[in-house]
Amino acid sequence: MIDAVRYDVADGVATVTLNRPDSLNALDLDLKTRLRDVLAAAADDVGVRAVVVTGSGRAFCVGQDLTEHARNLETTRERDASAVWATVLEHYAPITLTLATMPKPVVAAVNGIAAGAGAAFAMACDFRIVAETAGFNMAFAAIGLGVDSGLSWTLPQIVGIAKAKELLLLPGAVGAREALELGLATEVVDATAVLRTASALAQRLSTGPTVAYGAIRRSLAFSAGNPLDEALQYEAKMMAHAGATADHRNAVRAFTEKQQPTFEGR
Ligand code: T3D
Repeated sequence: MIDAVRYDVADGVATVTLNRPDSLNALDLDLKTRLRDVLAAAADDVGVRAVVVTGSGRAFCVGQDLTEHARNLETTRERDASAVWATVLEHYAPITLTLATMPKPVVAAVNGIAAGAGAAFAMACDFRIVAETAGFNMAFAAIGLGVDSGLSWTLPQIVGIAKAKELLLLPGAVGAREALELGLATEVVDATAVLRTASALAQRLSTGPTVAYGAIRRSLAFSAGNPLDEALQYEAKMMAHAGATADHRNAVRAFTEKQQPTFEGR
C-alpha cells in the first residue's frame, strides 16, 4: 500500500512529503490522519530539530479532497450533517496547530499549487520556499465555504487584513512572483531547486538553538492573540525556558571568548 505521507529523517531534519500525487495531494481521510500523526511525531522527536513539508508530483496540496467531500455530503444528507465538518477540528486544526507551534522551525517547500487548506498549511510554516511555477489559491469561498486551517489567523499576519480579505473573498491564482511581493513566499526558486533550497535552510536551522527557536515561535503565536501585558508575561516565561538551556550558556561563553557558538538543541 502506498504511504499517503512519507516521513524521512536525516541529520536532524524531518522531511514530510504529502504523497497522493495523482490527486494533487488532495486531503482525503487517510492523508489528513497520517499527516496529523506524522507531524505530532516530528514535534515530539528531540532528534528532529527542523522540519520540511512538501508535496510529491506537480502540486504541494490542493486542500480537501473534493471527491471524497462530495461523497460525504451525499451520504450524510439524511443523517447528522455536522459529521461532515468534524474533520475541521479532528484534522485541519491539529495539523495547523502543530505546524505553527511545534518547538522547532518548519519550512514549506512549495513545489506546486497550494490551494485551500494546502495554502493554509504553508502559511502556518515559518518559511515558504516556492517554485517559480507554483502558486497559491485561497480557494474556500469559490466552493461556498468559510475558512479553516488557521488561514484567518495566519493570512492577516502575513499580508495585513485588507489584502487577506481580498485573497479570501476574491479567490484566484496568486503566482509565485506575486506571492513573493506580498510576503506569502519567502523565496522563489526554480522548480528543480525547491526541495534542495528548503532542505538547506532546514539543515541550517537544525544546527541552531532549537529551544530558543521554539520559544520564539510560541511567543509570536501567543502575542498574536493577546494584549501587550500578557505577551510580556508569556515572553518572560519563554525567556526563562530558553535561558535554562546548555545552548544559551555555551553561546554566552563563546561570545565572551570571541568564539563561534555551537548549538546542541538542548
Ligand atoms: O469538511 C471539510 O472538508 C472542510 C474542509 C475544507 C478544507 C479545504 O481545503 S476547502 C478547499 C478545497 N480545495 C479547493 O477548493 C481547490 C479546488 N481546486 C482548484 O481550485 C483547482 O483545481 C486548482 C486551483 C487547485 C488548480 O487548478 P488547475 O487549473 O491547475 O488544475 P485543475 O484542472 O483544476 O485540476 C487538476 C485536477 O485535479 C482535476 O482533475 P481532472 O479533471 O484532471 O480529473 C481536478 O478536479 C483535480 N482537483 C483539483 N483540486 C482538487 C481536485 N480533486 C479533488 N479535490 C481537490 N481539492
